[in-house]
Amino acid sequence: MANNMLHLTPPHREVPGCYAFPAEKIQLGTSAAAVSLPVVDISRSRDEVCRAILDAGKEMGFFQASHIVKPRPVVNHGVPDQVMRDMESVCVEFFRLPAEDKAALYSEDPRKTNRLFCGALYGNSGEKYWRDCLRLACTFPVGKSTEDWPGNPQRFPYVYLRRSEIMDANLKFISFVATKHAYREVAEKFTVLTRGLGMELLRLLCQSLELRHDYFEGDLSGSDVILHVNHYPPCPDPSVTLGLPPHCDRGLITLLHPGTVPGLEIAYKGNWIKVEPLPNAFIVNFGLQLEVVTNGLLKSIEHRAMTNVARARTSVATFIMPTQACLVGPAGEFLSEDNPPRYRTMTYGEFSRGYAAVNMGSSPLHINTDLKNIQKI
Ligand SMILES: O=C(O)CCC(=O)C(=O)O
Repeated sequence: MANNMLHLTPPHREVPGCYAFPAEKIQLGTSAAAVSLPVVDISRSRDEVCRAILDAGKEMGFFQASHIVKPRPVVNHGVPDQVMRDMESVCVEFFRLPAEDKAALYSEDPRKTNRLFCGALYGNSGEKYWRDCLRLACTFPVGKSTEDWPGNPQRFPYVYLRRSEIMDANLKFISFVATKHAYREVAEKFTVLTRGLGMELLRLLCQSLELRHDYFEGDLSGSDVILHVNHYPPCPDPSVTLGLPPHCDRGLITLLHPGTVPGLEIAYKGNWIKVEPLPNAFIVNFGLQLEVVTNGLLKSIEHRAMTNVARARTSVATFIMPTQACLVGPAGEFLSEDNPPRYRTMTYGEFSRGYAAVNMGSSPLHINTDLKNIQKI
């Protein structure tokens, strides 16, 4: 395993040939400074939030959702700062663990639910990206589905202890509690809250789009939730590598915990713009299935991850997706004589198979045009 994972090999002085792309494939971002995406403050009034999501979504397909520190009872979906910070720190620590602690998770088999792997995005192009990834999946309700998630690192943040335990405990007791499965518990809590936020954003979108309030409940969002814990080690020459190639997310909606180091770039008006992450905010983007349902009103926008020479970067993407059997097509609300369907209705399983089969790597910027065409009429 260690030879195949970037973060487990000694720092590279040069980029190995298999990771290097010709310059024409890496059109460098045009904005020198990172750009702040539109910010949607979810604690504002429901109408304001609905308008802001729709405006941001139509303009860029991306926005940052600043989460609620003290959730208002009416929208009980806040992801507290501490949960975001804990997730960030256990993920960073995970990639610092010795190889033997992670060996059992390593797999190149894309059918494996929970696995650690390096490089490829969909495993079909042969191209290698400067990124190691821990992929995790869980059902909702979670039940026992996180049992195979990593237990390490085992540092157990004190905020998870009950108040009485902190007050009554002597240090020995705390260190005993501290050996519980920190990673799994932190990641599960983060996933439940993040999915809750994603579902709330989908309900808000229903209101903005005049769809029935539960349009995205059920099969449309009913697949396992997938987490990509992306780790991009420092790279000796970021001008020839990609952390992740240009792609649109195939599901419904994605919530990215971008970490503190910039690296995400999004396609905007024919250029790549660098995104400046806001502390403790999620970067939200619409997946291809949301573009299909809205008959193209909302766009799923290409994005990519770039590397940097100095600092490792860790991000966590949470994907909400339809079940394989779910039929996805443009909703009647978006169709009229003047606005016929632009996408075919097909099961998400059929769409995913087409998506996986398309060769990633045909064009430098609009690599995903073909992917959209799978479903385009
Ligand atoms: O790490 C990032 O900024 C982007 C992650 C991403 O696009 C993905 O995991 O699909």
